Amino acid sequence: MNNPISTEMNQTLLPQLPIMGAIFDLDGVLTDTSELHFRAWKKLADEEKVLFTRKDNEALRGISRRESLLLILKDKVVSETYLQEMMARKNRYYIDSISTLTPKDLLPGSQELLENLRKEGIKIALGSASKNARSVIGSLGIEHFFDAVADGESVLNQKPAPDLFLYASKMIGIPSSNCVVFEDAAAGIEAALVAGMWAVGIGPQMRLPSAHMVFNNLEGITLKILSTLLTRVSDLKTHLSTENIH
Ligand code: B16
Ligand code: MG
Repeated sequence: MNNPISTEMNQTLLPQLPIMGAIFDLDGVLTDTSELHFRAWKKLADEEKVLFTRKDNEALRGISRRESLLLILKDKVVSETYLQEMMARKNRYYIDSISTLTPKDLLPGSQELLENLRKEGIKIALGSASKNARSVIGSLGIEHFFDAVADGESVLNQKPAPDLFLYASKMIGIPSSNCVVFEDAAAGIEAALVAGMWAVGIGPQMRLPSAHMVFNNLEGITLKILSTLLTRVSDLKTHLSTENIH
């Protein structure tokens, strides 16, 4: 028998059905700008004579620009002014590269899922840590799908804090417990769970062990499929917590 107090806490945080709102992360879910972020950071790191590899880049997934730079610099100490200059320089390199994005750079299934959710009357928000998110969705030709955009400018505390997703759910007027988040980063899954939302991982299961469910990409996902699968997760969780109480 487990501690009923922790069971009660989990119950409170269990999201609800039906799904009424969908919040999409951008990089790694709708498009793959992580390669472009990597090239821009790599150029900066080379200029600064700091070692930075593709493996190091994995840790920057979903993390804000500032946090990313601090991770890249490791224990190298620099002034706030120089930090700001480096962030601006990296962003110039990144902006140059996103100017080439077109609708062809959407990841598989993105357009179809956005269309399906719209047709089903689901409110849709973007929930991206990127301050460039609006330009990216503009270049991808998908801005008309979104009822709200929550980006790197919207809140102070970035993922894994729940603030960005809570802000997005407020903007679309849907209770957080009826929202589903699509995320490729562990930090984003944590943020969705703390916000009390359904957390759907996009990418390898190993990277996203705490998500409610994980898909390789958005291909083939519809509201109907999602609702069926999340109902099973919900039933299973309710069953397990009831067993713990008795
Ligand atoms: P920016 P997401 C994140 O996008 C990226 O995954 C992350 O690598 C980047 O540092 C962050 O945006 C901030 O981007 O420098 O453009 O403001 O996954 O939250 O859509
Ligand atoms: Mg992402």
